Amino acid sequence: MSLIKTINFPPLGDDRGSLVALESFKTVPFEIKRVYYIFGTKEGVARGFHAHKSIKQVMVCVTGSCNILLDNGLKREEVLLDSPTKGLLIEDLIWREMHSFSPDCVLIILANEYYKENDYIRDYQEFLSAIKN
Ligand code: T46
Repeated sequence: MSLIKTINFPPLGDDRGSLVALESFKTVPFEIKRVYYIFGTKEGVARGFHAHKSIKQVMVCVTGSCNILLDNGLKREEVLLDSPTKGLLIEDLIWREMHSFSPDCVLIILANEYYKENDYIRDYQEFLSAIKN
């Protein structure tokens, strides 16, 4: 089974332009408790390099593009996020890395939990051990 779970958000467009609505348990399959966004990423910079123990997230690149690499300890898969109507759902114990940010990239992330540093696994060997347990 692929690690890449995408959600297509229906564009609510009319002749004025487009609009996407992100709603808990509707377009997003969990209760949204936190929204944050990553922008102004410098050229050549990669981010992430961690897994979450229990947080669920949906990532949407509303402007520009970036690549997301997902790793479950057995395989690695990569997806290009380049559309405000495409979301990437990450809900399992998955190592993630983000790279190849375009200069105009704005990556919005919706999470089902508040920020908790103790939910992060930032060491790859620790991640591999967590998967085995
Ligand atoms: C993830 C990827 C996609 C906070 O104080 N509150 C927050 O809600 C977040 C997300 C971060 N921070 C602080 C923690 C660090 O001092 O902001 C700083 C940068 O965070 P971090 O190095 O974790 O950023 P990324 O881009 O590597 O990872 C972020 C999220 O942290 C992470 O949950 O899945 O984006």
